[in-house]
Amino acid sequence: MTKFSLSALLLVLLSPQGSAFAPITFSSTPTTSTTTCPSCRRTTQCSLSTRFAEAETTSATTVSSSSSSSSSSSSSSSSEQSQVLASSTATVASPAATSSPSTPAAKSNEPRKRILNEPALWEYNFGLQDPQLTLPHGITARVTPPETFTITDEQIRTLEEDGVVLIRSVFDADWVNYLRSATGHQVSNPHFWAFAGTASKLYDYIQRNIWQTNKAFADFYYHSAMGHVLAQCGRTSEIRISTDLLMVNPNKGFKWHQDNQNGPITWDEGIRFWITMDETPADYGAPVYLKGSHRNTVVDEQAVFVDIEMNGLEEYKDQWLSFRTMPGDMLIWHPRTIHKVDGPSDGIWTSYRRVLGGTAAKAGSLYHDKRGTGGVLSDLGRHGLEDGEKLSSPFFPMVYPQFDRMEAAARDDGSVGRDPRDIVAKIGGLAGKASGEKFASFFKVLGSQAK
Ligand SMILES: O=C(O)CCC(=O)C(=O)O
Repeated sequence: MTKFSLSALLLVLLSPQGSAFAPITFSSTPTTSTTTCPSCRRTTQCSLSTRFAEAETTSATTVSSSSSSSSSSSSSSSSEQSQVLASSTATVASPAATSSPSTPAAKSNEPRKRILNEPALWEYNFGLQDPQLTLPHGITARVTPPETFTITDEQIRTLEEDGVVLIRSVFDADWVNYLRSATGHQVSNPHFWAFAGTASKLYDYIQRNIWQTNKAFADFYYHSAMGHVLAQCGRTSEIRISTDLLMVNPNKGFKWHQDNQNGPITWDEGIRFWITMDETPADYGAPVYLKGSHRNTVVDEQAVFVDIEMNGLEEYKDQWLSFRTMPGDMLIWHPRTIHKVDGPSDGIWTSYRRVLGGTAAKAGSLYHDKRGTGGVLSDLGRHGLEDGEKLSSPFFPMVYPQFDRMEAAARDDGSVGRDPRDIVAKIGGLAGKASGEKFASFFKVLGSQAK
């Protein structure tokens, strides 16, 4: 590594776009204060034993109804769903017509307190973690087949035409509470793979390939209707997880970008998903998209940051699609769709914005060895796949039509994971090739406030 240190690369690889280039600072003393719970680091009072329950009560919005499994295993009527979709989506005419996110601190004299503080260095954990959660709806882990949730043709066409679709209430209150509990456990027991993105304060907590270390998220993929929804969206017969991220509270946001951390697949083999456990604030926290921009032909394949004023984006740059997302909703988009996420203007979250997101691979996806490019950063496992082989491996587990017991067992016995040696081996050569535009693009994307 010439110009870039290993820690800088760690930051890059752990962020959603590989863009989290910010200095890591350590304090030699614990970051907890007298008002901070020493075990879970929340700034409100709590005890270790109440951590899971607290995740529900500190959310900006609670889930209103506790529906049964039927809500996630059956479809609403087309007209109901399209009405919801129409009322939940706003096409914003132009940046000028859209006010910047308000500065939350300006609204009150009270100093705003972070809901989560950053973990101290010694709080990080290694290896597999299991919150031992009970799955909703009477599901038995690794036995019960996945649930289903039927979407409409109109929703699929919206994704194809606009490059993004919002699907409301895919996950009911039971699933949302399950995900919140899994997240609460993760945040209270931070994993080393979260270190770079969390210590840089990019997010209050962020961890790539969360399903590999935290069993509750693997179980969610294996048993929820997520795979079915993605299969319909991608008009495909198989869905695998290519890479994922648990993202709690984006403090800095990301400027306009397209996704290049999709794992070892091409854009067209992938489909992005974003599942929120909380209502996002009105002005920030949920992605904003340029409608139809997945069809653009001018943004370089390697670019992450996108200057929306560039020649060739005229027809997209004023067509903003923004969504007010609610717990249990799913956003699904084409990895090329240009989007941004704003954080709060003062970088402080006083409530939760807990999101499980990532990229799924469609049937027929091949393994693309991205060594030597920025894209390798979401594929650091030692799976042994060679360039051009079928993407079939416990490292990229099947979730639709059905999880694969052998793959799940490999995950559970620790065969799936990352090793520091993988990082060194796979990112070798990256610094040299990345010295120009590629990394400049990574760094430029960080920090968005509606620009
Ligand atoms: O929601 C976030 O924090 C980031 C979402 C995003 O830009 C992405 O997943 O590509």
